[in-house]
Amino acid sequence: MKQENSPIFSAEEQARWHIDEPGIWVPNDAEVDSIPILSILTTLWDQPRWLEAYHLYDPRGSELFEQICDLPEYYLTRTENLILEQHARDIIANAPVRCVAELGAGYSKKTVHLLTEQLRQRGRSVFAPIDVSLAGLLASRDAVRADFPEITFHGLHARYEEGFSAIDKNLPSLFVFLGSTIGNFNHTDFPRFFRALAAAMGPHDYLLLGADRVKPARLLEAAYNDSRGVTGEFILNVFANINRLLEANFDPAKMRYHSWFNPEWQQIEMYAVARATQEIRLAAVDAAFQWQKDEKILVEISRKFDPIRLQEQLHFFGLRAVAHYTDPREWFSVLLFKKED
Ligand code: AVJ
Repeated sequence: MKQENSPIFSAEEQARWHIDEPGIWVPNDAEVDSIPILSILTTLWDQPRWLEAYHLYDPRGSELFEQICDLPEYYLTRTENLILEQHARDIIANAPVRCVAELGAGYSKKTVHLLTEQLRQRGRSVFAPIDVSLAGLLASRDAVRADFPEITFHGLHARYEEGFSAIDKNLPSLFVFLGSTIGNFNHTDFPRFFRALAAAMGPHDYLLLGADRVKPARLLEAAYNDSRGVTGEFILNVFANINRLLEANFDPAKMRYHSWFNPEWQQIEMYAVARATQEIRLAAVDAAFQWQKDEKILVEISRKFDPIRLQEQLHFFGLRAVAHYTDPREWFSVLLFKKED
């Protein structure tokens, strides 16, 4: 275990983390494999049966999601990138920080826009992405080191909450949470997440949040039911991951993809539907259930937001709206907040 000090941790947190790969920090007591298995079992036995979205991102799922981002119907990634490209200078000017801490390890165009401006306006800085995927962190590290040698890379290989809670409250930081990933959080996860994040933020910290907006159902439904069927493949691929993790027998030929925009909940719901009644066996844990014909498993939700209401709501968590950036069609919003002292 290599002991090194990092300027991003508070003194008491520093002792809890060690360097694994160069530039990548891991909690000493990192919990590993039992968590995804318990997550799958508890939610599959719930009513309706459902799954937590992070199971979608095995290597094949991550590849399919990249393809989704390029689909003509999937406007989210392109729109957000455009907003960030246009406003990165203003965003960084509004958030005087030394550290950019990104939830999710993307090294995409969006991160580049922010880091370029951060370097231009402030010089030497820290980039600290937090992700459970080591592959993503390694790719991000190599790209940042090659393109931004003046930016120190400290990757945190951990779940979001574990990562952001460890960052020194006295280090002025911009927490970046893009792509409308908050749309995956259900009504329990959502307040829990913002309560924890606001509690972890110091008096000089900011949050940059990307949120997809409510819009006509036909536009939303097309984005999640593309003509090439990539989204369906992405959603049903979760069962290949579950088969591997739990030695289960989900059969892609015996299910179909179904999605719709639920107007009351303002969310896209993405389901796997059983084409026939079948017995699902999970050999690794010696469990089984009957999946009835036409019964749906809710694999993912993607909530859509009204940015003004979102700003009002986050104010109750102690986050004050500083700026609101959007595109000409007003399809997507990038919101900047400051932690209130
Ligand atoms: C990564 C959660 C933002 O909800 O738009 C895309 C995932 N699922 N198509 C989204 C997703 C199906 C995506 N997020």
